[in-house]
Amino acid sequence: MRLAGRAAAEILLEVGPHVAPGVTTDRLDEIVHEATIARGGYPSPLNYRGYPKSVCTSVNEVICHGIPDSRALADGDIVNIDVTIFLDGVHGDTSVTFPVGEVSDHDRHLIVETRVALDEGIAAAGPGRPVHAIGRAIQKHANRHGLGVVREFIGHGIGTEFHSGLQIPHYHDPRAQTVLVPGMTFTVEPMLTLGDPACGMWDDDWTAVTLDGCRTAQYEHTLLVTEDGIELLTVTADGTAPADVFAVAAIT
Ligand code: EYF
Ligand code: CO
Repeated sequence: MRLAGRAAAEILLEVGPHVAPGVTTDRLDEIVHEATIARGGYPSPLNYRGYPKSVCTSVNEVICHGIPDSRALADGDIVNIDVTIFLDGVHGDTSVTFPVGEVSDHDRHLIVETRVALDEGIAAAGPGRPVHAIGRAIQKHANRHGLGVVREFIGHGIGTEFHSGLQIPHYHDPRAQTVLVPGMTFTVEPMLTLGDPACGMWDDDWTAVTLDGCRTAQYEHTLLVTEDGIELLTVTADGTAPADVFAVAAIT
């Protein structure tokens, strides 16, 4: 799981510098596909429940599962790139939201605070902690910063399966009573919105969007519960997270 997580982080680091106005999401898909194969892995999304591409690229009002296509990114867009690799029998899953060129202060606020919300959720996790503490921390941060939390898509157990049984809501759901124990591996991947977090679906039955068209951002890590805390698996060999490398400066 450490090696799969590291590979996912490295692939995200490889594709990130290609995000720019004029670049198509199909090109980003090609880069992720090649980087995954070059590491001896398989892109987990490809053909997963019929999904047609190797990565999810979710632009602006697309919440998640955006399918790469021939549309070029434009100055002022925001795009989440969600990479999952299947390597030596296990999956590593991570994502970052990138500004494309110059983005508005509102979008920058959304991206910065979604990253912090992920960190707050992770800080609430640990051995002996209930799953609902994660969503409660994320929801609290979002509320404080005037952002919505998408409820339809949640974090998940991950290992030999891309999605195993464990469910990690990103909002406070007191029914999420599972207590975390060492050895568990799961993702936290909050999707926050500038407006109403209510969700709709494009006719392709894949692309999840905000119903009101407001913009949305997401960050994701794969995590391991250890005896004394949480280990981030989707980091490089020296512990660097892609979100740190592509950090978006807060508004001053
Ligand atoms: C309506 C899929 C999409 N599901 C989850 C299939 O966990 C993920 N990213 O962090 C994740 C990525 C993908 C994914 C890529 C394709 N799918 C299944 C069911 C419904 C759906 O969208
Ligand atoms: Co995931």
